[in-house]
Amino acid sequence: MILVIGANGQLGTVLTKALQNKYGLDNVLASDVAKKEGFNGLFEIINATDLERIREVVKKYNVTQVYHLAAILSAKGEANPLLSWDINTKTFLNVLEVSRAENVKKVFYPSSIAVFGNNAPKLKTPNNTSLNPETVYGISKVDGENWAKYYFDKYDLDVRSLRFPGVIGYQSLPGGGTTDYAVDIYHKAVLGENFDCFLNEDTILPMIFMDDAIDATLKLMEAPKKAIKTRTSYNISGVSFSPLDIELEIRKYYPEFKVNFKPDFRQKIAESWPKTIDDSEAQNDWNWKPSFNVSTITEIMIQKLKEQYHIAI
Ligand code: AKB
Repeated sequence: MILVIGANGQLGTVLTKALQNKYGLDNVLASDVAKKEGFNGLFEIINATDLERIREVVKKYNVTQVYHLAAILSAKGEANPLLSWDINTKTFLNVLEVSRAENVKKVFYPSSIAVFGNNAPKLKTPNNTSLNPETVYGISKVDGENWAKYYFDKYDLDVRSLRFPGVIGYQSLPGGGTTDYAVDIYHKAVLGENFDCFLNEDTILPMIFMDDAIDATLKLMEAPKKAIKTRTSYNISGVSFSPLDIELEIRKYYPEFKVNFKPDFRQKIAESWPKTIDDSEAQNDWNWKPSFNVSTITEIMIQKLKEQYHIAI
């Protein structure tokens, strides 16, 4: 059985469906702190700060793989650093410890470009460079990466991890990240509204389309164990662009669309992150390659959101 913790989130919603499609409805168990209305499939309520609850579910369903997606993201985390630290680090350690003790075979852990700070090169940021993050979320992800490697080195627990850029998808909404604008902007455009952007127009950040993010996750998890040479976390690159780049793409469909740039505290976080990512280790070790660029992302986002909002094509 495959267990997804944090199945209600932006990535969890889509990844759970992808895993159900791939492995069958009866082989994927979704979990979160509450069940979403209309969810189709196996579900258990898990608060991942409770180690014994994780253990109970892992034993009950004979879980062999865990995808641990629960976390408080970069921007939201700054409002309550201690709580964010507690949730982000404790839940992952609980997962690692239960997995070790209960013989779980594989664990997936999403890290983030938030592990990088102002000391890292901003362009083509390499996998191995200084990690001095500016946010509590970033600090917790560096910590998580190191624990992942520790459990692999010490207990041979097969933990695999990706450093996600901002994820852009139409299926679910992000919550509390610095890259959230890149999803919200499409919703506003399709609804015929202007958009207030909390970043400056020229702030370039690494992003990835949801389909690429899911593809990368499944590829990494399916790769032979010996191919996984990075046991902290792999950089993966999708596409890099600024809010202005998306605005111009959206104007091809909505010439009247306008963005007002009103940078807030998230600007500083964004400026501490890379602009572009070097993902050659992922390319070499398990053949990672993204498929979507800013034009194809924009085309699909607009088309799918129009369908969701029942707006005539
Ligand atoms: C965030 O903005 O906090 C996340 C991330 C890049 O990890 N989307």
